[in-house]
Amino acid sequence: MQASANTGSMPATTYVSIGQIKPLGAALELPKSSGGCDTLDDESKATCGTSAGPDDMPLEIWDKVKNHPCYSEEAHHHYARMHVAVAPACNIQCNYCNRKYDCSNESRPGVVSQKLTPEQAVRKVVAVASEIPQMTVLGVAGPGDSLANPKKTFDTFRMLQEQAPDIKLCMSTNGLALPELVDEICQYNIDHVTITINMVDPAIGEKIYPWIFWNHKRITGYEASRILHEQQMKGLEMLTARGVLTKINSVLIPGINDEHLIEVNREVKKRGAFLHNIMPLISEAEHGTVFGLTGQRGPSASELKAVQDACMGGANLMRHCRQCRADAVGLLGEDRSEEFTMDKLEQMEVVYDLGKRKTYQDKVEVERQAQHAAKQEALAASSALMAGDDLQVLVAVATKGGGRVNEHFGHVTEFQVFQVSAAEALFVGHRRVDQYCQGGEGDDEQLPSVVRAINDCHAVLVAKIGACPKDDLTAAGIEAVDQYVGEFIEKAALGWFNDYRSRIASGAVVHQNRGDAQIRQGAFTGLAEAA
Ligand code: CLF
Ligand code: SF4
Repeated sequence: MQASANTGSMPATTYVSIGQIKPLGAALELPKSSGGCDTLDDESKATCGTSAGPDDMPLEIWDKVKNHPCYSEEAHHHYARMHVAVAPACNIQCNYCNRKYDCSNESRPGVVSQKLTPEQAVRKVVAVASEIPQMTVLGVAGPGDSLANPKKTFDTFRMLQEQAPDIKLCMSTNGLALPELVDEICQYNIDHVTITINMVDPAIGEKIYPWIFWNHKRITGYEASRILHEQQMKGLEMLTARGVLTKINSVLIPGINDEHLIEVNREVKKRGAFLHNIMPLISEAEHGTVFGLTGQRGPSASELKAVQDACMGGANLMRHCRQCRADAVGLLGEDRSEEFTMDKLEQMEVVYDLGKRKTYQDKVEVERQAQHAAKQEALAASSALMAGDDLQVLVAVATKGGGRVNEHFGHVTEFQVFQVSAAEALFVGHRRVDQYCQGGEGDDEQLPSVVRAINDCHAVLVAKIGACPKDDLTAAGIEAVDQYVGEFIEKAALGWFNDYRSRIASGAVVHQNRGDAQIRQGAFTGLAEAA
């Protein structure tokens, strides 16, 4: 493996500061999409893939995304996914990956605890689906590349389809082997494919990929990235032509591909990508990756958001990715994989009851629609109240699922962040934190790291919070709000925003801009291949 991240022979990418990044829609004439979501051409619906409803897309597409937690932002509050780690080998090397590292307290591409055979994997999926009826999607996302292990990947899908036909099939790949396997993907009814595309220019690719394994040979340098790029574009076009919903994941690597991701967004939209998920680089030195060892940093929260915002108007954006492990189980943002180790599975009595799963999911759907209706109602009220008001702030939310404000501040390991204005309450990301409350007591040493994680937010909505952390948050300029307990998140966020707006109007508070926030790099149970 060579450290080509910062030493490539091709011209270096100029680092562009956030302020210099121009919105894509304003700067470019965008071509009409050739597939996927019907709303791709409407800038106002640029996040359609993540938050749109049945009125925004053809019924057959809505059917594919409505309960897929990655393809629908709304669905991710209610439905779960799981990954099975059946694909250990990889055919390329990324400078942000080290698959040898295995720690169940870690969360980043390639990390996994137990590798499974297809038979073990299917047993595990059926067991999880019996215990977690809202688990609707099985993904193969590593710990290597799903298509560098085609037999194991497709055997798993084939067997699962026979035993649990209601589970949606999903996979992620770096795309190198994709064109040759598209027909097989279609044969197994895999409706959702993610391709990790970090560049559309091999000169930039050279700084990310030291080598690929191609036609029985290791190829390095510019040529390696050229081949990878061509295969990725060809594979994407083939999937689009066959009606497979394709999501593109890109890792934002400051100074290497930050500005370039706007170009990536444009190119993948042109080829019919349904969603574009721009994720932060995770690169701590202790991970042992090339980027970790060369000191390549990840982006801050506002650097990530600036690139995502600059892509609005292009391919639809996904912002709720949790960079899951290759063996993750549960809602995005939680990891229940420890409950389903092979030892435990052997003791479990598994009854796969399709009817029971359906009944449960019908209840989940009622709750999800109630959340959607509450949001629309709150938006209509706030738009009428504050027409023409362009104030926009970020709000952090403590939730344990169901789309509601229902978690105590001290128990949070991940805040959800919403961008709120009179006209929207939009999920824009999450922030991992160490739990403030340890053993029943608040740990004051944790508080500064929590503040750093949500430092760009004006308020944090919680189910409950103690007087001490509340005072400390207030001193840091963040309002801790516990009056919306149990309320749907968007309704609560808009409720607080309307109140905040009226306090500004009355002179009770003076609005001030917030600073940047830190994206937590390590120690999280939950992650995978850049799925
Ligand atoms: Fe897994 Fe990926 Fe399918 Fe989702 S994850 S294979 S599309 S079922 Fe989802 Fe996890 Fe982000 Fe992937 S949150 S890393 S985007
Ligand atoms: Fe392979 Fe995925 Fe790791 Fe890249 S991140 S080297 S594609 S396993």
